[in-house]
Amino acid sequence: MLDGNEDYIQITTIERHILEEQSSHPEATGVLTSLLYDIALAGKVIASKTTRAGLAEILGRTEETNVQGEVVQKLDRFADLTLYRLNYHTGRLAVMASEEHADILPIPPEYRTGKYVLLFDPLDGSSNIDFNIPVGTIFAVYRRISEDGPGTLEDCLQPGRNLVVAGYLIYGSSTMFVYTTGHGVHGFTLDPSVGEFLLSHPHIRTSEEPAYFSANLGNRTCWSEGVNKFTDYLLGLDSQREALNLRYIGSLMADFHRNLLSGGIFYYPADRKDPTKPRGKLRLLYEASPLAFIIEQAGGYGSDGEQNILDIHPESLHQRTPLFIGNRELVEKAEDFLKRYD
Ligand code: P6P
Repeated sequence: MLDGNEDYIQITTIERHILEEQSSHPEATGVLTSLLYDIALAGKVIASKTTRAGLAEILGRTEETNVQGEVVQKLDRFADLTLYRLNYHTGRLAVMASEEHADILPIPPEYRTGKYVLLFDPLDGSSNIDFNIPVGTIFAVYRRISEDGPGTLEDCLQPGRNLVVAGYLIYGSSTMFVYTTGHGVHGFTLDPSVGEFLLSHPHIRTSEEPAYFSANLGNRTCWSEGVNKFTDYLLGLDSQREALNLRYIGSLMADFHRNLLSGGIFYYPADRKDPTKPRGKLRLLYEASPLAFIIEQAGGYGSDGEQNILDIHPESLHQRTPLFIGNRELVEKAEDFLKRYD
């Protein structure tokens, strides 16, 4: 019999948390709550495959390449289909767009359209799957701009300032769901024994004291002078600060999540290694904008080296952008170096 003195841990499922979040949106009708629930469900389904990829004959590559020109991993395709199949028929969405597809993903005409727009990178970092390195799903939710009927490309080409929800799932030593609706950042860890995401990281704030920096130093010969000067600063080579520890695993979700929790900066600048990608490798809509909304809600900052990522008005679905994201002081320092030397 509990006598009230027990030291018990409050157990909050993601459903309970989303419902409580909904109560802080008086205009909410429950549709957004249901959409978030569907995304969390997709995460559970994807996690069930990523955590046993080696056993399920699902490793390795399909024969296809995607719009990015990247060989599509079988898990990529599975994650992409899972997110689409859980959402196309619900009547909650006007349109979807996926990093894996060249064009928008319309809602089939036999189904109602709704007021939200869902953009996603179904499995970021998938090139790392075969090496058991954490990968992730990134999602962004906007309100439609078009009045009604089939959603449009313009509904998808919105600046990050318009985001209603941004979040990600990371499939690592545990599966986590991290999201914000603009009222702080909250993390949930999947308890596989009950199949529930349980609140494990309420009100995440990124540390003011950075612990790491994450960048692919193998690209230094392709970086601008400003980026290289900033990198020397982080390494303590210009004696302005103590050297930061370098942690880079080549999977955006793993690198971002570590810096979110421990404090630090991740950057993937414009580089001249690939002339077809003068603005760098990462995608504005599917990676930079949602992560910039999350980091800003956690007290950090996301920039393209000159401006806040959230202020960029996308001109195309697969537009790329340089990305400096994490500890606000370090990101602003990067902007200073680029302004001074580039
Ligand atoms: P590089 C993975 O392919 C990815 O898109 C991100 O997840 C990751 O941060 C980046 O590319 C790594 O790129 O050029 O350092 O291998």
